[in-house]
Amino acid sequence: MDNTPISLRNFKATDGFWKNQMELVRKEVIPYEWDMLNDRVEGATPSFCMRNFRIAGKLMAEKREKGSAFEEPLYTFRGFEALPEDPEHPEDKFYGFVFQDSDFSKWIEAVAYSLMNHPDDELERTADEAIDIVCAAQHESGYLDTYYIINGMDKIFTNLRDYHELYCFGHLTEGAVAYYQATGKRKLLDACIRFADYIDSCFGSDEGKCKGYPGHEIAEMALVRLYEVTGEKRYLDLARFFVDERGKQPYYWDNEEHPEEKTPGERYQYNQAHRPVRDQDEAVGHAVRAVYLYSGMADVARLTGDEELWNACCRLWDSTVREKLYITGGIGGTHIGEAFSFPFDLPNDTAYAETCASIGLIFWARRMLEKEVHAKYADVMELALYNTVLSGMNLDGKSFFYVNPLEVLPEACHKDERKFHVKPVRQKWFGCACCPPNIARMISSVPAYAYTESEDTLFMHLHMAGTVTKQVNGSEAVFAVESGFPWNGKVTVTYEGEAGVPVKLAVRIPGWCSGRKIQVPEHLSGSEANGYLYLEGTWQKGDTVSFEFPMIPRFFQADDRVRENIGKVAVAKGPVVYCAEEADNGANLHLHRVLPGEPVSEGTVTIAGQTFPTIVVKAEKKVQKTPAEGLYHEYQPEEYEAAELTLIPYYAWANRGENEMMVWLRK
Ligand code: FUB
Ligand code: ZN
Repeated sequence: MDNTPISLRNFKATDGFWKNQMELVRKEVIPYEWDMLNDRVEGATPSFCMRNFRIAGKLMAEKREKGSAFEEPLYTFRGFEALPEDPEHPEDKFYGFVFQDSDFSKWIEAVAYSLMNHPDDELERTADEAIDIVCAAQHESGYLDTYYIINGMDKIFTNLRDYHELYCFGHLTEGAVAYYQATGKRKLLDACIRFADYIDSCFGSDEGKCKGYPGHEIAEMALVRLYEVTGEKRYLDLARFFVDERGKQPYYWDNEEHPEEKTPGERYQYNQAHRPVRDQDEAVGHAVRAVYLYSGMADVARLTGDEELWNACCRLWDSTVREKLYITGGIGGTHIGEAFSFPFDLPNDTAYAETCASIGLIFWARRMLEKEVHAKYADVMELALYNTVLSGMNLDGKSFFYVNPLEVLPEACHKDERKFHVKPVRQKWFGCACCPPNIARMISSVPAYAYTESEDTLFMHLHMAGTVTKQVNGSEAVFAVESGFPWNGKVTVTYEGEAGVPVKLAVRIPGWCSGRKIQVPEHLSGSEANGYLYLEGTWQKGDTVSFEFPMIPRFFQADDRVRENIGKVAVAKGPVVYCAEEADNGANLHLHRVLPGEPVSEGTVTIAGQTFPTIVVKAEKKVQKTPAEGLYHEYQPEEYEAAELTLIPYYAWANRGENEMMVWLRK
């Protein structure tokens, strides 16, 4: 057995922290998103998602009555943006982005995980009805993408670079597999299998087949998932084909008609198709695309034992983590192309750090872990999860960040065009609504990132409380985990399964902790490898292992090559990064300089009815001269007065209205 994520069914969450998040997604986010997908939220940008499926379903029904749906092409290009309704035929138009279908796919995936965590007949009924609407839109060939079904099937697969059909297929498949695993219902899965078979009949290395590949990756990892659930090797082969074809010269996309590339760099760098993936060693281009590709590469490398491909994954991992990762677990230094910038270019106030990109980074990290258990991957997974991913959602689950900056001056967001992408408060929804439903599927499946299992070992990557059941040679090992994460590092694991089950427990020792204390019953032995403590022996009911991973406030500085952060420090405690917000410290955060050598104190603050820990750091604040001395004046030693800065968890910022925020503080 490989090392794969645990089934959500084998995990009962008791974790105060994550259970709350998962419940928030179940009770607030999923119903809210369903209303959004049906354009029922007043004042929010309409989604058009289910509307498009309904229109496509109606067209398919009409065409079935008339005969072949390939007749009468309807194609007219309407651009990516939502257009005002055509007064003559409003009901027949596709609205929204070309990948609008994927909003449903992510939603159904979140629903699936939520049903596994918490069965809910009403939600399942709503999901089944939604699936009926989606499946009714499927073309008789198996093709299922409303943009082309509505606009004209004669143009399918003619713009693989930009038009996201294979992306929509990938998301639909991920959702379908999850829904099948949650409910045993095959309707959506069978629809995806038909779609996959259709794609497989069109693409591949056989003569006469199309040699194209997706402009926005995800189909690779989705096909692997479909392979794993069906056992059909063609899907793995197709995933590998897409991975291998990418970036080969002459470029496939040169034969498609495209607007000019807008992003600087080698041709097709934006899509990671500038050269074959095996020859790539720098994470480049659109950040979400990149990490979705690398996830698929890691999957294919694991399943095919392809070491060359795996080595490329490792080089790309190092490039991302050593040169292009924000301290908050965000990636994507520039809004131009929503992309990675050059190494060490990590601006704070113009950061992109898209929520989806950090989610994709987590997908990738877990896939790296599935092939190589090493704490360096889980450390990044944890960082991205507790900081940028959670920051993507308001504490009430009703509004969202797409971009996750590390420094905000609201006035600049409103008046400086270079920062228009940075919103000082979370938004109800977005015309391009990729992030909110991605957060929902991520959070509701978080136990599958916390724990993976191989034949005889349960791996605890994230210290998430709950009861985990693992089968070993037909016996049941059960571990009850209590955890103070992310606020304190006390973790206890009590064995509650059958006595003597030959199971190993591998617990990650977080990279941020030093001086941990671990107590293990005498009849168990422990050994350490790659940042994990492996415990084995004859487990007895009631055996308790206790860990204390000291979580203390720590000051960090960046590599000198991160020019933005020279002379600055950031503060983190355990996996949580902290920031200063105007609500606690008044305006003009930039006038402060913190004193990292001084002792800090800790307290609490209430934000939106919830209590959060604070770290209070000693600082000095520049005394401003009155009257002001003019825009420029001869240098004189500045005067500072004693001050303090109260820091809150980064992910909780912007829950008290528009205000300044800073992660990196001058020292
Ligand atoms: O292109 C589909 C999604 O929209 C991407 O993943 C996001 O970055 C946004 O551009
Ligand atoms: Zn997004």
